[in-house]
Amino acid sequence: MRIDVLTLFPEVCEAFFSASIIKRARSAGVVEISCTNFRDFAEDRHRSVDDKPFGGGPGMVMMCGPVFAAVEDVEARHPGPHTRVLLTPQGQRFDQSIARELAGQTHLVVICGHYEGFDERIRLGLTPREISIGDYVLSGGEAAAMVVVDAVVRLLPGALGDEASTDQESFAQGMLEYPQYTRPQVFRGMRVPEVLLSGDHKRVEQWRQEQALERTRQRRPDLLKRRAQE
Ligand code: 9D3
Repeated sequence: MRIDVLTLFPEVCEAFFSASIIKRARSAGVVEISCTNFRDFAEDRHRSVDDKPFGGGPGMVMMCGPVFAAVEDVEARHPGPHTRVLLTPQGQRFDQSIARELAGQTHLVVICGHYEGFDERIRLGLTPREISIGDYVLSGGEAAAMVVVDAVVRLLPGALGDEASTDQESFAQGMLEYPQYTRPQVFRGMRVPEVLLSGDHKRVEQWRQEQALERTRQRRPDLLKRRAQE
């Protein structure tokens, strides 16, 4: 898979994509990621990428010219099909099933705004899939791009090492995690549950399932309802 992130802050995005799992996936050739600055596609000597809204009002609006030019450039340089993703508070709420859908594509072209909205003709002309990561106000699409790319890349075959795929497994699917412990056995008077020290794998597995279920029931009953429907 190839991912192009188009943004006013390519260095911020690039730094995030150069760490941890994504860094390893890139080195392994699982995904090719490139971050491009809209400003490189500005059309005036001030390198403008945004302007005041027609009709007045606060804030600035991302201009069509640099956005269309950046999208058309990355798409022309790589064979399709291309999946255009516009990160916006007005988009469909991102979740694991959208991550799975995006992970099945060939080339994601991810468009981030900053502080501001997009000229409506970007939606009309580029017909991107519009995605939001949740109901809170961010300063721009960059943090959302990092969230989406992170969730997508870890689904690509070969992106994770050996510790992989365990959360795809039967019981844990769609539930919260069971409580985990490591050394020491006692910390400030708090003991590790006896069952985990018993060496009885059957009991350990049963305890973990009970704990995961109870924790999910208490904190995220919506997950159990959704799970029952699937
Ligand atoms: C004038 C400010 N706005 C009304 C609240 C609109 C607005 C436009 C752009 C608010 C925030 C932003 C910047 N946010 C994003 O680009 C963004 C976002 C978000 O803020 N929340 C959740 N998901 C996303 S994806 C992109």
